[in-house]
Amino acid sequence: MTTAVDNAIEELDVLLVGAGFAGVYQLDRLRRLGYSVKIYEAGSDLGGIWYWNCYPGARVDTEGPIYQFSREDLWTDWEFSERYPGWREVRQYFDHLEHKLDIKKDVRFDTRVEGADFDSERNQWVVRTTDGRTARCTFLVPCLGFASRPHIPDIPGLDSFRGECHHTAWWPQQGLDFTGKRVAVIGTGASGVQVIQEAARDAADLTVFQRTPNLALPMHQKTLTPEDQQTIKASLPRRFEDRISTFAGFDFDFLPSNAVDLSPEERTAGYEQAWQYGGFKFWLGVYQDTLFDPASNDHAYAFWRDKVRARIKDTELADKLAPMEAPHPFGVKRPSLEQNYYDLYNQDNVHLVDVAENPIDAVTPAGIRTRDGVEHAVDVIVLATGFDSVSGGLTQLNLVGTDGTLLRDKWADGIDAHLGMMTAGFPNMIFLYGPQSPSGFCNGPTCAELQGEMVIEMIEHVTKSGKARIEPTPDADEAWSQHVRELIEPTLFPLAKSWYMGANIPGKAIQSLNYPGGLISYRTKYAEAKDRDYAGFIVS
Ligand code: N01
Repeated sequence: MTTAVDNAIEELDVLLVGAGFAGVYQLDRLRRLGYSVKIYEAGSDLGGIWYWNCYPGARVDTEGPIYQFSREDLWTDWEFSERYPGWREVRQYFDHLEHKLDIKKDVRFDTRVEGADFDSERNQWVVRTTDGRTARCTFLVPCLGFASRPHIPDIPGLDSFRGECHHTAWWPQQGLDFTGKRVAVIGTGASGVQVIQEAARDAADLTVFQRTPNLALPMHQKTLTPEDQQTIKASLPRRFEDRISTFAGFDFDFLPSNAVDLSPEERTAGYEQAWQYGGFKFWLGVYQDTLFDPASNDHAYAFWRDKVRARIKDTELADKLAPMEAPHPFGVKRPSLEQNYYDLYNQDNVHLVDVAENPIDAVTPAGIRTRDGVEHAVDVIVLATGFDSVSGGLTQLNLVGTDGTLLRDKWADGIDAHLGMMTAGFPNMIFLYGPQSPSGFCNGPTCAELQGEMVIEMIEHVTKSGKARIEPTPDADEAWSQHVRELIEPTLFPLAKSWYMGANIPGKAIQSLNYPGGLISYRTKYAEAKDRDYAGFIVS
């Protein structure tokens, strides 16, 4: 149904940007509903974040069984081999989706969207790509994920380095072997922890540049046996159902009790149980006051700290990696899942530089020079320095609204986005997994389905009512931001400089970039707006 206009302009009902979980879900659903729809994808294959982040060790931090779509015809003949699948296997899952859904025929790969303007006469977005393509679409649906704009810190001399230097999210597709090399890793977030575990094993020498310790949790990785697979298959319908009724789209939730109300023995027993289960249970499956009450949070931190310190032989190193005083409240920066992260610092080939105390002054042709004058000579620098998260993917596109304002200028002092899906002045641009939606607080495939259905309902609402455009009012945008502020204020999240709050990017406005009320509340808010004929939106 796609029509070529003027031999060069592709005219579509819906243009999706990005071929990860959200884009694939939208394409399949919208195509079945009869829309002309395509995905433009900057990478050369499906996978979204799993295409770009192919660094050694990249791995899912959600249990595999619920890191997939819940449609029975898609899960019956699919299984991940490990409890927490690695990036290669997630790519195989996308091959499985391709096999089942025939997605690629409607994807333009190696096609990067550089900007779009709204044509108010024809109620269409006019979308430009870096290779000179133009498309016109009624709806523009960015499916960019929350981590599509890597953050490269402004370190003097970075370009002068003579070895190999890569950000984890722009990792060479052909791979990079650390064996026998001197490797530096800057950053100890989830990407850093994962790449450090690989480099510690393979590199001749590894130097980790840590600014803030990662309060990482045990993954308890496991290769799944045929018996495990059988049990998983039998439990899948229930687990998919459970995702809908939890805070973060997982199949577990906070305990209904408060840590501060329990005896030390009871409290510790609860922590121990979550710790032994592994993964995010110790974060999103412990006491409900953990992320609100400083006293409760102190208990969680003390438990974590004592577990971790017991694994580190050198006390000075333990003070850096798991300090006696919490560097920030536990769990308000996203914890990573680790396998041998703290043990590897006991190896002779691994060194830690605390850049909070001894900052990086410059990158030199031969390595990294710190404030104390030491030059750390290395062959490879890994920038595990994170992302301009949640909003950065959208603001890096040159999206121009109806009054000629660029989206990035509109949001320069802070984001307002009604229901975390649209913003005033940008009609028919509905974003998934974006700012002020559950996004970074929600399991990706869960959100691709649940929020994905909301997007589809909105498109259907406009189309079936014979209208041409939908956009929120500025008041609705502001009211949603106010709601998000009221939800985040009583929590401990504002106390850390995290990407959740936009605080990892110099100059970025500090605010909760994600919807902090949980998936249940988010879905209720959407349903309320929908029931009131899409309250807060103008459909014209
Ligand atoms: O990024 P991050 P990430 N000098 O922002 C440091 C998801 N993810 O790519 O903490 C020195 O967490 C920075 O230090 P500080 C996951 O949701 C998932 O690791 O700001 N250091 C920090 O240590 C995750 O939360 C998986 O003080 C500098 C690090 O770089 C999100 O993506 C795997 C610096 C950045 O950590 C982001 O994770 C990977 C500087 N100038 C990622 N600038 C899964 O497991 C920054 N840092 C699915």
